[in-house]
Amino acid sequence: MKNLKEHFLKTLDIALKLKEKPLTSALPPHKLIESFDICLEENPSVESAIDTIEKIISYSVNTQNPRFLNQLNGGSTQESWLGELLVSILNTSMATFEIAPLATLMEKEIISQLGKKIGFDHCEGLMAPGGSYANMLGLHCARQFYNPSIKKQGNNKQFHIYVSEDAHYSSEKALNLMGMGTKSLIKVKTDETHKMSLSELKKAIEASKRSHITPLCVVSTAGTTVWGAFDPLEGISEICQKEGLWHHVDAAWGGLAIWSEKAPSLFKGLHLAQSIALDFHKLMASSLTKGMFITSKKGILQQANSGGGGEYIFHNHDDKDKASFDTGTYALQCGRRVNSLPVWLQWKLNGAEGYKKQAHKMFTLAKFTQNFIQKSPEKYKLLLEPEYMNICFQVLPTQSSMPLGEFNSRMREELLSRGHFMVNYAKDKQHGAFFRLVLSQWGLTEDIIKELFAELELIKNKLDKT
Ligand code: ABU
Repeated sequence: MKNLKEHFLKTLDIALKLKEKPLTSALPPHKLIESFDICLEENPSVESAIDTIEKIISYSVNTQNPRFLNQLNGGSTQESWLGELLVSILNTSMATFEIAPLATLMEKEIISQLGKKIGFDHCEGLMAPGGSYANMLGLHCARQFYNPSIKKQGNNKQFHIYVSEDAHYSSEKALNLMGMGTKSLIKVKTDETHKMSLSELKKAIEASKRSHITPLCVVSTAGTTVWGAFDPLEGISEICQKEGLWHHVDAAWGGLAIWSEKAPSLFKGLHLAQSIALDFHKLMASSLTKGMFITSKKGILQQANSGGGGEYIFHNHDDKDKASFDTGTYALQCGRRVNSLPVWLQWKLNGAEGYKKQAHKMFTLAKFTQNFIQKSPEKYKLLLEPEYMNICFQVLPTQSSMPLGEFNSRMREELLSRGHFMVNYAKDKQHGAFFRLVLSQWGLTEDIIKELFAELELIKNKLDKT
């Protein structure tokens, strides 16, 4: 590329101002196709790379704008941008120590620090391309632990895996991929605070045993995607210990708040689990996607995932010193992205103190938002007292007789089309559609939250008349 330095500097200049730039053009697909030259041609037709870069930025969703509150991830720290730049330039893979020496040590250091914080006696793991993948590794390790012969013989036994009815859909996907069948997933009822009910879990395990199906694993959630609910980890671990089951915790959304002392009860018993999935790109605003799988079970990742490559890439570990540093022998992939570097750099530059501050800030903003909503019961209905950073609420119409769920669905459509804010919604049988406001944006402030509610007020007034 010509003028590389100029392009980098210009792009950086744009990037540094993104917090103040528009959030989204909110164009539907056909309008976007009309507005942007998407076609790829045999010969280049682009006059100026910078024009193209500027257009890419302006027609993409600008998640650096702190009004992007749509997903569990939002924005990313400048430290992680630096890390990403290095990853692209160094352009190596995590397969062996010899090609990724520092990145391997960085990954091990992150895992070791996490293990200490959680309270694991022993800790090993891998960075994974997201929480779903890390959850799949949890199920894979559980199966390997209880039935190592499956690795060679294939799966011919039916197991049951238990999740709460509010759990993320990744366990279902993993069971499909692992050939265990989605019918192996048992959705356990939650209580009125959306936490897995321990008595219902016990009943479900008993029912499996009565049907001669082997209970294998409980996947509990530390921070559900919609409600931000934390399952009772300690109680679930006790049941797992008694029944001899693997306990995996999907802590992709909630796990890294462990640095804050604001809600220690949420993490009680986390150290008793056999494996945990965490995502640095959610609450901690690393660049996407920085999933992490950690386990306290020594050697299980290598037992479950190793296979092949001995002759040509791992060289049968002729160098015994390096053997345990060749992470490709305990990953499922051969080439694996160097995701440790941006996370390590962010941690190195901000310290664990940075994580603590972020978690504190979001807990405080969640309380502020809760109070803001509860101060105006004639305007808003808070659907669950938040214990984490998910605020689920509905806007109440003044005049409209539209069903509440439908009214809120229309509100959200209008909010999106205005392009100033993005806040997601969910639906359930009890409420219909409602707003799921999630707080993880580093740049978020009380003023921006007030601005959101002022915008919702405007939209409500408009819709109320229709
Ligand atoms: N595991 C990704 C969750 C995405 C979201 O709820 O925003």
